Amino acid sequence: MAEPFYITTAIAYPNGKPHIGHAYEAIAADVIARFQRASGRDVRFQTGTDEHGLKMAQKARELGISPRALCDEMSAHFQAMCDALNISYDKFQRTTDEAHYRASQAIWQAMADKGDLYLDRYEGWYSVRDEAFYDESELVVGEDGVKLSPQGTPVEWTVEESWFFRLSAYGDKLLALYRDHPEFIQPESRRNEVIRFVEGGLRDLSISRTSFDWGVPVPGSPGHVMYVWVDALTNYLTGLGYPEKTPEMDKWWPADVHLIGKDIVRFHTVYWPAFLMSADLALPRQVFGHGFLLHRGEKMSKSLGNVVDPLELAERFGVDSLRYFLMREVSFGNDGSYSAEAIVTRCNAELANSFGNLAQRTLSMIFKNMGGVLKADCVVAEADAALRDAVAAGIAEMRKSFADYDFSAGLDGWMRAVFACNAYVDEQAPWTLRKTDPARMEAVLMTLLRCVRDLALAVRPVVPTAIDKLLDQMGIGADARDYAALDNGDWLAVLAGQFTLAQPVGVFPRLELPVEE
Ligand code: ME8
Repeated sequence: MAEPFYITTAIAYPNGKPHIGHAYEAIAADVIARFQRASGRDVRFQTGTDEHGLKMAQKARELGISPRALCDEMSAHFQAMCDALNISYDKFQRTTDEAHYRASQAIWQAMADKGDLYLDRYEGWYSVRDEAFYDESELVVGEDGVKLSPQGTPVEWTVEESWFFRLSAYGDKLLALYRDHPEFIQPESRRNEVIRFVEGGLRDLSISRTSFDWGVPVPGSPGHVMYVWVDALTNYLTGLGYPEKTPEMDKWWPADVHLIGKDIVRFHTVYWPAFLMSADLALPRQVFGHGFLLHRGEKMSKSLGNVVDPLELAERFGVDSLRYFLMREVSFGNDGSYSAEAIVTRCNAELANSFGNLAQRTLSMIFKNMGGVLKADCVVAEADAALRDAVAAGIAEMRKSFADYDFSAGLDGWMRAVFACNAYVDEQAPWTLRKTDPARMEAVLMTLLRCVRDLALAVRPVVPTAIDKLLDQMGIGADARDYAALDNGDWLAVLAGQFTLAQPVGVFPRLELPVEE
């Protein structure tokens, strides 16, 4: 039986429409999910929206609508974004679902039963934008002398009765977790930050609020709603049916990876494992904190007017182009920059001119010069074997890098294999062999066909729609598109007897920049 693989994204605050950072995370998680499926894992992929908390309540008040109405409207935009970007999620979890209230109250109760919760008074700094409490020592002073969170957001002094979680009791256990499972926090730079933070000593965490009511009610404590992060993190369990002992809980928990952005690593690698330890639940195997996407090197902000609607980009350049660009251009884990010019340049050079052109030339030559009939028994020359080795090596490198979430390096290996094919076409010049040595021309074209197929299968998790169109034209069935098929040497022999290529249609169009840019 295939080994399960459970992947989640962060659940976004739907206090506005999704931005490109949300699209980036969803696309990266989708590429991982598709890559793992192609590699033979049984994948479950969850995403969703984080709908409670002061930030949502304040936004709704500002708009003069109920928090529920704001959530319904905006959450639908997030789900629509996932659908438009071809995100293959299995479950879209909203935290305002009834089932999520039950899950959050159950984990709360489990922590209370452990003796880890107590009632006290909270006095301290809170950032609504980050939905986070900060210690005085963590604050920075902004331009006009105002105190800001380390993320640069405004903080306010808060005093209220609150339930506390004994986080201070978990410091040593957390440090042991990071030590015994170095893979738990990735990339390495984030791991070091978290270790330093925990070594500095943990304070107990305020986990309920009394000054507003837009949240999950604390069981048995009227007037208290849960701190939004307690319920938000629990979404990863809700989607599996927790607190019921469901077959889904059994099969998928603990998660293989929580994919999140670098700004929320602390919540996922300090608070979340401590909550889970307290509730006697297994810990996720890995938390990966990706970098931020910047627009032309600048942080996105409404005041700079550079918040880009990912769906506009997808409409303008195509979903596959956007997906390829983001995975190729940004070294995963680091921050990266994007612009319309960069998308056009990258996709035209690599998808349209290099791989697209290789595929189109290969299929057209087979169509024109061999009547579209495939041959399985050509004599293989040294150059053909060498090319196939180069392609296999590039794909192996890509798969290894993808397994480590190093997408840009993986696609670099893939591109090198594409370049090797293009160099081979130029060297072998099959168009001149047509008259001089037709058997040799056929061998060259069949070598190229094999390489195009392998390269297409390899990159399919990144650009699934275009690759499926290409594979359709090549007669490769839907059940022969996983990585297991890469090792199947018989496919050409089977197709040679029963499939004829038609005139091919390009699947990676050249992109144009609109004139005003
Ligand atoms: O943090 N580039 O929600 P959120 C890349 N609700 N990623 C970015 C980004 C950018 N410019 N801006 C944001 C929350 N992100 C919580 C999560 S999980 C239990 C609760 C990422 O809408 C961000 O790092 O602010 C996070 O992983 C995700 O988008 C949602 O951010």
